[in-house]
Amino acid sequence: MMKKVLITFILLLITLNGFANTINNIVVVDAYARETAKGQDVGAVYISLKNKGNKTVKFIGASTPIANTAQIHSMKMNNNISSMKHEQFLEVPANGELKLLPGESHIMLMGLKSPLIKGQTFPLNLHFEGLQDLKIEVPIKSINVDEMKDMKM
Ligand SMILES: [Cu+2]
Repeated sequence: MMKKVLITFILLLITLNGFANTINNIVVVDAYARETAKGQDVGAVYISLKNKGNKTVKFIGASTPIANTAQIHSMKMNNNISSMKHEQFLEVPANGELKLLPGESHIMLMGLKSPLIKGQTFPLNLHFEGLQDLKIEVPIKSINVDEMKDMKM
Protein backbone atom coordinates (compact mmCIF):
# COMPACT_ATOMS: atom_id res chain seq x y z
CA MET A 1 0.00 0.00 0.00
CA MET A 2 2.75 2.47 0.98
CA LYS A 3 4.63 1.55 -2.15
CA LYS A 4 1.64 2.32 -4.32
CA VAL A 5 1.14 5.69 -2.65
CA LEU A 6 4.80 6.48 -3.14
CA ILE A 7 4.71 5.54 -6.82
CA THR A 8 1.60 7.65 -7.30
CA PHE A 9 3.33 10.54 -5.60
CA ILE A 10 6.42 10.21 -7.79
CA LEU A 11 4.27 10.01 -10.91
CA LEU A 12 2.41 13.12 -9.75
CA LEU A 13 5.71 14.95 -9.31
CA ILE A 14 6.83 13.98 -12.78
CA THR A 15 3.49 15.13 -14.20
CA LEU A 16 3.68 18.43 -12.36
CA ASN A 17 7.21 18.98 -13.59
CA GLY A 18 6.02 18.26 -17.09
CA PHE A 19 3.60 21.15 -16.85
CA ALA A 20 5.83 23.52 -14.96
CA ASN A 21 7.60 25.93 -17.27
CA THR A 22 11.09 26.17 -15.92
CA ILE A 23 14.29 27.65 -17.29
CA ASN A 24 17.28 29.17 -15.53
CA ASN A 25 15.63 28.72 -12.12
CA ILE A 26 12.55 30.68 -13.21
CA VAL A 27 9.24 28.90 -12.84
CA VAL A 28 5.95 30.16 -14.22
CA VAL A 29 3.51 29.39 -11.45
CA ASP A 30 0.39 30.85 -12.98
CA ALA A 31 -0.27 32.66 -16.23
CA TYR A 32 -3.47 33.62 -17.98
CA ALA A 33 -4.91 36.24 -20.28
CA ARG A 34 -8.32 37.81 -20.26
CA GLU A 35 -10.57 37.24 -23.23
CA THR A 36 -11.06 40.38 -25.29
CA ALA A 37 -14.28 42.15 -26.21
CA LYS A 38 -15.23 42.61 -29.85
CA GLY A 39 -13.13 45.27 -31.56
CA GLN A 40 -10.63 45.44 -28.72
CA ASP A 41 -7.03 45.28 -29.95
CA VAL A 42 -5.28 45.22 -26.59
CA GLY A 43 -5.11 42.43 -24.03
CA ALA A 44 -3.57 41.71 -20.64
CA VAL A 45 -1.61 38.75 -19.37
CA TYR A 46 -1.28 38.09 -15.63
CA ILE A 47 1.56 35.93 -14.43
CA SER A 48 3.50 34.78 -11.40
CA LEU A 49 7.20 34.06 -11.78
CA LYS A 50 9.12 32.19 -9.12
CA ASN A 51 12.87 32.48 -8.85
CA LYS A 52 14.41 29.29 -7.43
CA GLY A 53 17.91 30.69 -7.68
CA ASN A 54 19.86 32.93 -5.35
CA LYS A 55 20.37 35.71 -7.89
CA THR A 56 17.84 38.38 -8.73
CA VAL A 57 16.60 38.01 -12.29
CA LYS A 58 15.37 40.91 -14.43
CA PHE A 59 12.19 40.26 -16.36
CA ILE A 60 12.59 42.63 -19.31
CA GLY A 61 9.62 41.95 -21.54
CA ALA A 62 7.72 39.51 -23.68
CA SER A 63 6.74 38.81 -27.25
CA THR A 64 4.04 36.82 -28.96
CA PRO A 65 3.14 36.09 -32.56
CA ILE A 66 -0.47 37.12 -31.84
CA ALA A 67 0.29 40.79 -31.06
CA ASN A 68 2.52 43.53 -32.47
CA THR A 69 4.01 44.35 -29.08
CA ALA A 70 3.95 43.08 -25.53
CA GLN A 71 4.99 45.44 -22.73
CA ILE A 72 5.37 45.18 -18.99
CA HIS A 73 2.90 47.60 -17.39
CA SER A 74 2.41 48.64 -13.82
CA MET A 75 -0.75 50.37 -12.64
CA LYS A 76 -1.05 53.33 -10.34
CA MET A 77 -4.11 54.92 -8.81
CA ASN A 78 -4.41 58.71 -9.07
CA ASN A 79 -7.62 60.36 -7.87
CA ASN A 80 -9.47 57.09 -8.35
CA ILE A 81 -8.26 56.80 -11.94
CA SER A 82 -5.88 53.98 -12.70
CA SER A 83 -3.12 54.67 -15.16
CA MET A 84 -0.56 52.35 -16.70
CA LYS A 85 3.16 52.79 -16.90
CA HIS A 86 5.50 50.97 -19.26
CA GLU A 87 8.25 49.37 -17.14
CA GLN A 88 11.61 48.56 -18.75
CA PHE A 89 11.92 45.63 -16.37
CA LEU A 90 10.61 44.15 -13.14
CA GLU A 91 12.78 42.17 -10.75
CA VAL A 92 12.15 38.58 -9.81
CA PRO A 93 13.83 38.51 -6.40
CA ALA A 94 16.26 35.72 -5.51
CA ASN A 95 14.33 32.86 -3.90
CA GLY A 96 11.25 34.99 -4.32
CA GLU A 97 8.33 35.67 -6.58
CA LEU A 98 7.18 38.37 -8.98
CA LYS A 99 3.42 38.58 -9.34
CA LEU A 100 1.68 40.52 -12.08
CA LEU A 101 -1.83 40.69 -10.73
CA PRO A 102 -5.04 42.43 -11.89
CA GLY A 103 -5.09 46.02 -10.66
CA GLU A 104 -1.31 46.03 -10.08
CA SER A 105 0.58 45.02 -13.16
CA HIS A 106 0.34 42.96 -16.33
CA ILE A 107 1.91 42.18 -19.64
CA MET A 108 0.05 44.35 -22.10
CA LEU A 109 -0.54 42.94 -25.55
CA MET A 110 -0.93 45.70 -28.11
CA GLY A 111 -2.02 45.38 -31.69
CA LEU A 112 -3.72 42.02 -31.25
CA LYS A 113 -3.95 40.22 -34.56
CA SER A 114 -6.98 38.22 -33.49
CA PRO A 115 -9.34 38.38 -30.50
CA LEU A 116 -8.50 36.42 -27.37
CA ILE A 117 -11.14 33.77 -27.00
CA LYS A 118 -11.95 32.06 -23.71
CA GLY A 119 -10.72 28.47 -23.56
CA GLN A 120 -7.98 28.95 -26.15
CA THR A 121 -4.25 29.37 -25.55
CA PHE A 122 -1.47 31.30 -27.28
CA PRO A 123 2.34 31.20 -27.14
CA LEU A 124 4.23 33.83 -25.19
CA ASN A 125 8.00 34.29 -24.99
CA LEU A 126 9.25 35.77 -21.75
CA HIS A 127 12.53 37.69 -21.92
CA PHE A 128 15.03 37.88 -19.09
CA GLU A 129 18.23 39.90 -18.95
CA GLY A 130 21.18 37.72 -19.86
CA LEU A 131 19.10 34.54 -19.89
CA GLN A 132 17.36 32.37 -22.41
CA ASP A 133 13.73 33.06 -23.30
CA LEU A 134 11.08 31.12 -21.46
CA LYS A 135 8.35 29.96 -23.83
CA ILE A 136 4.92 29.33 -22.38
CA GLU A 137 1.34 28.73 -23.52
CA VAL A 138 -1.08 31.17 -21.96
CA PRO A 139 -4.66 30.05 -21.33
CA ILE A 140 -7.42 32.60 -21.97
CA LYS A 141 -10.02 33.16 -19.26
CA SER A 142 -13.25 35.16 -19.18
CA ILE A 143 -13.11 38.85 -18.32
CA ASN A 144 -14.31 41.21 -15.72
CA VAL A 145 -15.40 43.83 -18.25
CA ASP A 146 -15.38 46.73 -15.77
CA GLU A 147 -11.71 46.36 -15.04
CA MET A 148 -10.66 46.55 -18.67
CA LYS A 149 -12.91 49.55 -19.25
CA ASP A 150 -11.10 51.48 -16.51
CA MET A 151 -7.71 51.03 -18.12
CA LYS A 152 -6.11 54.16 -19.40
CA MET A 153 -2.61 54.77 -20.72
CU1 LIG B 1 -1.39 47.94 -19.77
